[in-house]
Amino acid sequence: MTRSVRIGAKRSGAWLVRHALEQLPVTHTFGIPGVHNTEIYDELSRSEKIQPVLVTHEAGAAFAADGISRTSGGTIGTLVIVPAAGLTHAMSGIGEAFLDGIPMLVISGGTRTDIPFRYQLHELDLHGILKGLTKGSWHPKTHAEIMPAIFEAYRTAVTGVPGPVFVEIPVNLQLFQETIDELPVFEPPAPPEAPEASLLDAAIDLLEKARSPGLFVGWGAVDVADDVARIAERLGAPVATTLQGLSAFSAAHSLHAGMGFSRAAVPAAENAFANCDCLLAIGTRFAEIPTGSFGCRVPENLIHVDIDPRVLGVNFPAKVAIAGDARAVVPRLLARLAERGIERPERRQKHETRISFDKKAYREEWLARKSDRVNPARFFESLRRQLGDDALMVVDDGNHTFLAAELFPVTVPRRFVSPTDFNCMGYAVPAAIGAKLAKPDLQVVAIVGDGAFLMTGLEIVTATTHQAGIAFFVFHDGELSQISQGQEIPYNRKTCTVLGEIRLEGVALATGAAFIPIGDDAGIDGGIREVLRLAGTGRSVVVDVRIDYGKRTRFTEGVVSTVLKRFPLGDKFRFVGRALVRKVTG
Ligand SMILES: Cc1ncc(C[n+]2csc(CCOP(=O)(O)OP(=O)(O)O)c2C)c(N)n1
Ligand SMILES: [Mg+2]
Repeated sequence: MTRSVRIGAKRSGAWLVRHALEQLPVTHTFGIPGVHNTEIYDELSRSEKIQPVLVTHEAGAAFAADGISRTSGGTIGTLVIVPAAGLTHAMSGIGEAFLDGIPMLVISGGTRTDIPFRYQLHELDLHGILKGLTKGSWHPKTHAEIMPAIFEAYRTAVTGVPGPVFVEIPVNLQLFQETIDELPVFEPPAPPEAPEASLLDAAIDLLEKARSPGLFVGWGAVDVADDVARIAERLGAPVATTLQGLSAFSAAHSLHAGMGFSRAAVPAAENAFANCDCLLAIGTRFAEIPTGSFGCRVPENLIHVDIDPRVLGVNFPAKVAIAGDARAVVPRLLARLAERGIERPERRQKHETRISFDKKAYREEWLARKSDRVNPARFFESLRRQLGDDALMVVDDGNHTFLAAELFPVTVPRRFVSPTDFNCMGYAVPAAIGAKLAKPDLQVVAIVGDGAFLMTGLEIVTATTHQAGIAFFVFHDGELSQISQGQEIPYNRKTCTVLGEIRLEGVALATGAAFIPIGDDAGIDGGIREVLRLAGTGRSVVVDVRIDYGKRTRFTEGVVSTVLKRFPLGDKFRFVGRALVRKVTG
């Protein structure tokens, strides 16, 4: 039974939208007004709970909303946009939220339903367009349907695999009043269900018998990081994370191995999992990135825990498949391990020694690289030292993403976010802004490739307007490097991956941000200190980092070789032959 309160008064549809949003965990809306939503904007301007934020582009609105959902752990990122043009711009961010399992509430105005005319401005089948990108869409046709539609959309967004939802509010409903008898009261979704006890026992049986168990954790485990750590400690098992789930296990923990465990992982992870005979995977779909393009060896004894039953055992067969929310499953697994008194201190010690040795060697390998540009390892070391533990790092998509994953230790859950499975460039600048607006006391840094910065860098003006002090470290290498590096070997030429020359100082000037260049290793410590000081005063800073991309990440090396290995023999020869010929002929 839905609860409601009697009002028996006239209300506009826009008032109902605002009243619904005010009952939900919504703090900000992002978007751009147009004739189809100005009435909602006018209502929001009077809200004491919700701040409407103007962005420069609706993709930025969606990325900012995504940044809030990922980092707040409860607040839902929300958009208020116009139909058609606003919606298609926003689709990049909606798609990212959809493939990464991030809740998002997308509200757009809709064309009028009370006039007989077709070919209205922005008239398009919005629901058809969004079908493959959202968990559901609603199109209320009466005033009474508005609030229930928004509540149901919200519950859908946060239940099961989280994701974006869409509600179209016809502009005539927004503008005009109707008598409303009952106002529905929001009721939160039910808590996740407990998993079947027999499956938990089967999982523990496998883990107890294993000689070399390992843990693989994704974003789905981000809210149970402590319990995951206790499980790893009891089992004496190394832990690898996905890219999206990098913050689901502290890199400061002695059993933390790295991102993934294939040949595209850092040596500490590759070695720690070399003899893995039982894998406990929590909150991951074994998607392409963390598996190094499916190049990891997964043991027969796979225990796969995920909130989405459709993903269990799909890429790698699971011996025990547990469909359930990690928040319900992981504490119960830990309790059973404790009940059975399972502890393997010797195994733990062995792994810890090797992991620590491998991590040190990898770090030294990076530090040994000399150039007149900024060494990525030195940069991330200095940044880690100067940031608070609780600082948030937002990354974009590119070579810089994998450098961060390999060289920047993340220690607090939800303090590293990345556009992962939709893998959309342009994410970091707006996502960092969304996160910072929702949590003004949070120290926020973004690591952005120069190519990605060109896509959404002007959104910094929104940070300036709201005095959000964010450090935007632009890794300036002049190329779309993640792709140009991949072109180098097989093609020996970089078609369409060399960027035009950009003066980042101009972007800083245009958006009201401060500007600091870091040109070489000598400039790292002092440069970062000044950047963080300025950002602490509420001023955003564009940092021109003259980065050295001369050394490839383990990720890139590993993925290139895995993908090539999978080629049919004839094509493999063709590719290698072409590369050799081009090396000689240029
Ligand atoms: C919207 C979008 N377009 C294209 C790509 C393909 N892509 C993936 S990484 C990358 C290079 C990114 O270049 P940059 O932002 O300069 O980062 P870098 O790799 O140089 O660190 C490209 C083009 C993408 N992921 N997203
Ligand atoms: Mg680049």
